[in-house]
Amino acid sequence: MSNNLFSNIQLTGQELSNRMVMAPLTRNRAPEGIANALMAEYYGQRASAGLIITEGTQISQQAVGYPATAGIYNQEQIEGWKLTTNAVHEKGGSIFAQLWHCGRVSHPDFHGGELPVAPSAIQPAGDAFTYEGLKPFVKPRALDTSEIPAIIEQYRHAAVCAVEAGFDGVEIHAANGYLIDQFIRDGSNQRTDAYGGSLENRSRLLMEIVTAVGNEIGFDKTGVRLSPINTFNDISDSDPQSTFNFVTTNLASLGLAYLHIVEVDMTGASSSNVDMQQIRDRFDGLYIGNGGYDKPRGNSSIAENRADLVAFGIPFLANPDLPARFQADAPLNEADQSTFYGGDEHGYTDYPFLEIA
Ligand code: 8OZ
Repeated sequence: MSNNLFSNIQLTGQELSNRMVMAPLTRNRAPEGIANALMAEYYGQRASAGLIITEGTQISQQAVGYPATAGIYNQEQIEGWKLTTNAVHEKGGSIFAQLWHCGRVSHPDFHGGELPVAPSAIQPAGDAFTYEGLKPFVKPRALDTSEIPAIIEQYRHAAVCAVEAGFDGVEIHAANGYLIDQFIRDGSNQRTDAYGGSLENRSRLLMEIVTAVGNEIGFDKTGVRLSPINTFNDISDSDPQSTFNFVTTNLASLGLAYLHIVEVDMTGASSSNVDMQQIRDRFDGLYIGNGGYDKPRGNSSIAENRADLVAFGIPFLANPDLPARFQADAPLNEADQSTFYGGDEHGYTDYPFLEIA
C-alpha cells in the first residue's frame, strides 16, 4: 500500500504521529518579545500535528522586523518558550523553533533609529509593519564582512537556547525574503566579498549558519526552509531554478532533519519558472512540501513520493484538530483574516474542535 498523510515516519529518531506539519505562522501575540501562556495554549491545542514549526522567532534584537514577535536568545525568552514546548510534549507532539533574522525587512523604529541590515544597501519596495502602523521600508545598511561571524554566532546561540527551551530541533528560516534569502538572491545581493557574486558566495551565509547550528545541536535536529519562487518582501532572482538547485545540492549531503519548501508565492500561485521536482530530486533527506495543499493533494504527493511530509498553514491556524478532521473527512473551520496578526485569544485559541458525537 502506498504512503499517505497518516503513514508512519521518523524525524530526528522519533516516530511522528502523522505526516502533517503545522507550518510556521506569524501571529504577533508576544508583547515584549517573550512567548507566553496564551501561545502555549495555542500550540498545545495543535499538538496532534506530526510536527509543529513555530512562528519566526528572532535570534537577536537586530533580527526583529515586526511588532510583538517572540525572541529565542535570552533566559526570559527561554522560560517563556518552555510553556509552549511543555504544552506540546504533554500531548505527545513534536515542535521545532523557527530561527529568524528579518534583515532589510524591518524598520529603524525597532532599532532605536538605526538602519536595518542587509547584504546590500538596496531598499525593498513596500512597507514595514511597525507599532505605529505601516511605514515605507528604508534603504538598509550593508553588513560589513567583519560583522558576519557575529550573525552566524547569533544563530548558533539561538539554537542552543531553543534546545534549552525544550524544542526538538530548529528550522533555519531561509525563505520569504528575510536576511538569508536576501543573501541567496541576486536581486538583493550585490556584494563583492566572499558573500556575494557567485552562487557559492551567495549561499555561503546559509551554509555557514547551517554548519554552525548543525555542529552545535546536531544536523538531524536542524531543518531549512526555502521559497524558490516567492517574490514576497520584494525579493527577486534572475535564475531561481539554478540558484535553488545549487543551494539544495549543497544542503543534501549534510544529514539535515528536513528540507521545507514553500512551493508557491505568498498569493498561493505556483510558477513555471521553477520546477520543484528538480529540487525534491536533489535532496535525499525528508522533504516537506508547503503551499495550498489539501487532504487529497497531500495524500497524492506523499503516495507519489513528491513529498515526505506536508505543511499546512491556514488550515492549522483555523483547525486545532486538523488531523482528526482529515481522518473523519469532517468540514473545516474558516480562517478569519482580520485576527491573523496581533490581538488576543479571539481568532487564536477559540477556533472550535470537532464535536464528538
Ligand atoms: C506574514 C506576515 C509576517 C511575517 C514569513 C515570517 O513570510 C513571515 C511572515 C509572513 O515567513
